[in-house]
Amino acid sequence: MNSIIRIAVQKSGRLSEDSLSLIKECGIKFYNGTGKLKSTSTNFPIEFLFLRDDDIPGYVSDGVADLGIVGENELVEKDKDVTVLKKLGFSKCRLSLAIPKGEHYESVRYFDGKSIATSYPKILADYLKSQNISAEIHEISGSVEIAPSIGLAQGICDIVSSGSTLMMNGLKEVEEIFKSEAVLIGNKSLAEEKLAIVDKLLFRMNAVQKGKSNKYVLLNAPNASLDKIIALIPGMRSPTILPLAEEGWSSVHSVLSEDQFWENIEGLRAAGAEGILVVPIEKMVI
Ligand code: PRT
Ligand code: ZN
Repeated sequence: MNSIIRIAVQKSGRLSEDSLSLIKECGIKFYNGTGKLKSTSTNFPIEFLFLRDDDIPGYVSDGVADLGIVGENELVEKDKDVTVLKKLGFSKCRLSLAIPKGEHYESVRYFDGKSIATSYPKILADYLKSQNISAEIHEISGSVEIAPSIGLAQGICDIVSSGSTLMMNGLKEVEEIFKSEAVLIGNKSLAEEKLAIVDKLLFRMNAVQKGKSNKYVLLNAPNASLDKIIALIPGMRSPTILPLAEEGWSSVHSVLSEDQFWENIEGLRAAGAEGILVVPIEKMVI
């Protein structure tokens, strides 16, 4: 029988859209109708399980799913034995300690003897231990930010992204204790045939990720400044140089990261580059 791998992705929530678009950008087709819990790709040996994110680390460590996409916060909190195959760069957030806005705060010692509400008791307990703080942890599963105002706890430890939820609840962020982003995780004892499929998937994900962080740059330059310009945009192996119809000018094509482009734009213009075009790259294999 031909092998197939099973990947667990969040059914609906902050990870779902980016997880599914990454898979689609890898050229993998599947049907994702509302309410579906399972789906199989029509052009790649992969099957999808749509689950709550809390369950993904456990399903992958038990081998019910071979792969999963989950936030590092959830992964570390659940403490399951899986392999992190790749950081995916989306759903970035932080887990922070916050207290009522009006409180005076000098250091993490503030929390000594206090109570903290959180949905991440393990990460919080590990952090408090590392800081030698003894605090009472109240585990609650949602709406953590209202805990101080209803007298349930004196502080909270919760996910922060823009900070507006804290602000709206009269809280201030005082310590960042954990940084998180979405990761691709894998079961630790995958059979050879499944590993070969995982490698194919990783190859495609890497090509998509590389493409996103790089740009294709085209510009016109006087031949006399080509050396200077090539030094600024060296490209993958070396830039492509094509003669323009106008004597003494060339078109230079190269690939570089967007950051590199912005850093070098003044230099390029100073060297006489004109008609600079920056074009997105869909996939990049090097
Ligand atoms: O139903 P299911 O269990 O699958 O989903 P869930 O409700 O547990 O999780 P979900 O979809 O809210 O988040 C999934 C993952 O996205 C989290 O585990 C994080 O890794 C990541 N993530 C990124 C976030 C946020 N940003 C985020 N802002 N998770 C939660 N939040 C919440 C936070 O809890 C707080 O209530 O957003 C609020 C703070 O946001 P700001 O922008 O106001 O600071
Ligand atoms: Zn959840």
